[in-house]
Amino acid sequence: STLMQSNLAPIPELYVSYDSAQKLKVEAAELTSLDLTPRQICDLELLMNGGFNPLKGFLSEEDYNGVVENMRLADGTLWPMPITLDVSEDFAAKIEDGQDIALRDQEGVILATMTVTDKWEPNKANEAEKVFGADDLAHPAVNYLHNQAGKIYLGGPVTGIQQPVHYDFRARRDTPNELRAYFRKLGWRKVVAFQTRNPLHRAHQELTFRAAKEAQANLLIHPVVGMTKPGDVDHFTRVRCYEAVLDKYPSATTSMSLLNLAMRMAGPREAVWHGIIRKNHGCTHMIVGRDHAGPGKNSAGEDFYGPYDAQDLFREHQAEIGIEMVDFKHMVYVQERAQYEPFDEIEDRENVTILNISGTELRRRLAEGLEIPEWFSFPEVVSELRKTKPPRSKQGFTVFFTGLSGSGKSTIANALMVKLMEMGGRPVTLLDGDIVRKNLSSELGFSKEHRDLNIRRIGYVASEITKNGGIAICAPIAPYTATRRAVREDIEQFGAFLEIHVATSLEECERRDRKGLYKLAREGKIKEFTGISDPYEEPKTPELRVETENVDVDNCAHQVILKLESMGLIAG
Ligand code: PPS
Repeated sequence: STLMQSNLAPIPELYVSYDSAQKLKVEAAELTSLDLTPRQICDLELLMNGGFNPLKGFLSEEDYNGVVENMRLADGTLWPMPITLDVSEDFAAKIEDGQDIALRDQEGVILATMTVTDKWEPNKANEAEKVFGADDLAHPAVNYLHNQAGKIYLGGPVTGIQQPVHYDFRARRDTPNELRAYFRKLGWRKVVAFQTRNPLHRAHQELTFRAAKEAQANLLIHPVVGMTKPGDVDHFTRVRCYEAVLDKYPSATTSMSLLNLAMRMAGPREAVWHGIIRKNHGCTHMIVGRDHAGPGKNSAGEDFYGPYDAQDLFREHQAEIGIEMVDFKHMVYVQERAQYEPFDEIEDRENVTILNISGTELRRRLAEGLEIPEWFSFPEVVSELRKTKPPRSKQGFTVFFTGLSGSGKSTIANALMVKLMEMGGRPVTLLDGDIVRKNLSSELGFSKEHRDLNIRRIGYVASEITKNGGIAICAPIAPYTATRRAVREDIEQFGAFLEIHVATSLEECERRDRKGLYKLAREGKIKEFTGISDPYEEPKTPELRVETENVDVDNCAHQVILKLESMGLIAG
């Protein structure tokens, strides 16, 4: 291994001096301004503070083409990831070549100005193929590219006015130059970076410590807190976990700093990008694991990249990046010796018990409140994870009844609410069709547009209730499949969603005609009446379908209770 030592001189930033910034800020208020997306703010922060050195702004068209096609800027410098400023066609139409624009955060604070030198419509399918390996929406960055990013890219140099503001973990965030100064101060000549987007368990602690020992270096835990893979443990929880693990290293060997990077999950190219970023932060080594920055399965159920593609591409470029790869050891727990060992180095594999808990198994144990052994993780980490992910029987959830007017939704929903309140433990809110139309949607009628708006509002309130550990019971007609699916997606980020079809037939609803509305609808006195003069799309695969003809209300509500028990949502 080459003996890399860091040159810890400051690297260039894009900020102007404090005095100039005050002046520029006033002038910039007059410019056409762009409100950046969360991902663009992450990119801008690393552009300005030198994390993306040598970039001086968002990529020009020529640089973009070079990066996409062969991982190089127009001047030949290695750069694997398109850092582009995507905007809408409408916004792009307002901008002329050479124009300065102001870049603002989501509250409207001006962070930077940019001189627009390039404006073009990228070939997104080609970008997806070349950068992410496939034009497949199962890849989170490809999905972002096609479904969230604007159609037009703007390129040009950036002038930094101020850093994006963070209110959380301020003391744990460092710019590249702050970390360089810190390493200088401590006399750290060699530093191994560990990139991560997951909580650390004992195996990670062992492998990072081992990597640092092998490289005779200090260790920097360098977790990403900008944007990671959708569905990851939130960074607030992760940072509390990292803080607990930090205490487990010998003091003075290891430090931690948070990196406000927006990951792309681009596997091999992402690994190279991570290397350049760590080099900029003053590190000399970086740990690259199996399937580094992997995006999960593609739409055919296969991996996007080979498990060691990232290591191969990194190794090919490490001299040029100026950082040395430390490959990840697959650490396993050997029960007989009560310690972690690299799997490759165990010679008596046949005679010892090797223990491991996969990510999927860990999530299952958390969801069901089962034991997580001390050999696997630290009690402090497990307790943080349990607070964020309580067992399903303590999480919030939503029961969403759908069915025709007069099908019995409200009656069953009321019975269910009372039964759940009798059991206790979680607060229950009933969002009945009529209650909602009175309190949340009083201005809405029954057009498709208004019904959708009504259902999305119900979904929003139910998702907030679910997020905060309560039970939301909804009982609107909700006639459209796509809208019900959208509500399901809103809620499933936070807890379970049960769709219950109250399958009373139109004939029966009309025969009962509890409110006399069907009669009026038949006479044409009520327009757009569901089932008569407006559609109702029956759910194809609801969690439960209840028949109400010849079944009493109590029994219908009881069926829902049994379903909740079988899903582990209420303790049996
Ligand atoms: S929707 O489609 O989900 O937004 O409808 P919802 O909010 O559940 O409101 C349905 C209740 O409004 C009364 N009502 C009508 N229903 C359907 N179509 C038309 N045109 C209509 N006009 C008024 C009706 O009483 C519904 O109550 P329920 O409890 O479903 O019988």
